[in-house]
Amino acid sequence: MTFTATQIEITPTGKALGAIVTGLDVSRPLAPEVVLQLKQAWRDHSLLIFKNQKLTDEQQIAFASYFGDILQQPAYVRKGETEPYLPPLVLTLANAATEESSVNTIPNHRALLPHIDHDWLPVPSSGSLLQAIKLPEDGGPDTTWFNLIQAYDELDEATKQQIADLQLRHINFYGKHRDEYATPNYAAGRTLEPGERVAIHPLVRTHPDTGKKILYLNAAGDVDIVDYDHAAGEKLIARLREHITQPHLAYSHHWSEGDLLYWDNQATAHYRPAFASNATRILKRVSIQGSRPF
Ligand SMILES: O=C(O)CCC(=O)C(=O)O
Ligand SMILES: [Fe+2]
Repeated sequence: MTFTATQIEITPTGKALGAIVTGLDVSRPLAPEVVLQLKQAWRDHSLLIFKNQKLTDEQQIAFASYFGDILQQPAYVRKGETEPYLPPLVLTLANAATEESSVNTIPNHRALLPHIDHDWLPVPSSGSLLQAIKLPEDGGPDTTWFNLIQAYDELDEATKQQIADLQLRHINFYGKHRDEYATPNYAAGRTLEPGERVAIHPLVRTHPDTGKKILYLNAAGDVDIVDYDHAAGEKLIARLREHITQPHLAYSHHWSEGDLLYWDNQATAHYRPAFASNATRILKRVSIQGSRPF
């Protein structure tokens, strides 16, 4: 069967972003009007929450492909190794061994500070789709998304003018720094360390679908403003990071197994606190190739 647009219910979370989608099994082929309705809802809410899904890797890729090409993350050399590692299209995020090769598992029970997936690539992802496969009994830690469109809107006019033309250097904190998950730093023009990746993007980017302005900033990795006084840049970025992580800009998701979340990496940052390393939590992620920020 295919689903019609009228069978689907899309209910906003009532928070700064996000909507819950029910009445849909995304493992099946979707009717054209349903795909269009989902795309519109994603543009409107920046985060869609699909309940009660159970997708194989192939089905997760097939559903994600309605929204664009699947992003292939570039190969990198992992800490303590010499061979470059090419991440799979479906990333397993787990803090425990899975049946699959643990080589393809990103071990993570440490905090993931508010970050934007792939902001360190010249052409970042447009979105990510994350499915909860196995969770601790209590659902485990919540994941929180921040609305970076609203964050931009709520800046005062002087700050909007001050940052209008600034370019930000984003340094990747994965790979080499896997274990460190350091507090967010100001890079102050530092040179890259081996294994690090970097991309320069406008600090204020424009949503490619809606034209809305976005404060395209994480509160996780090293960044700095290009051609800008280091002390002033550090102060400005610290202030903006406080701004984007305010509770009223957030939606916190309490996970259930079978949840599939599809968020906009162009317009949101997300955060997951540390949790007990002996609590089994396994999720799978696919990301969509985006376009050059402008
Ligand atoms: O573990 C989580 O809830 C979030 C992981 C994450 O940052 C991601 O999948 O992009
Ligand atoms: Fe992420």
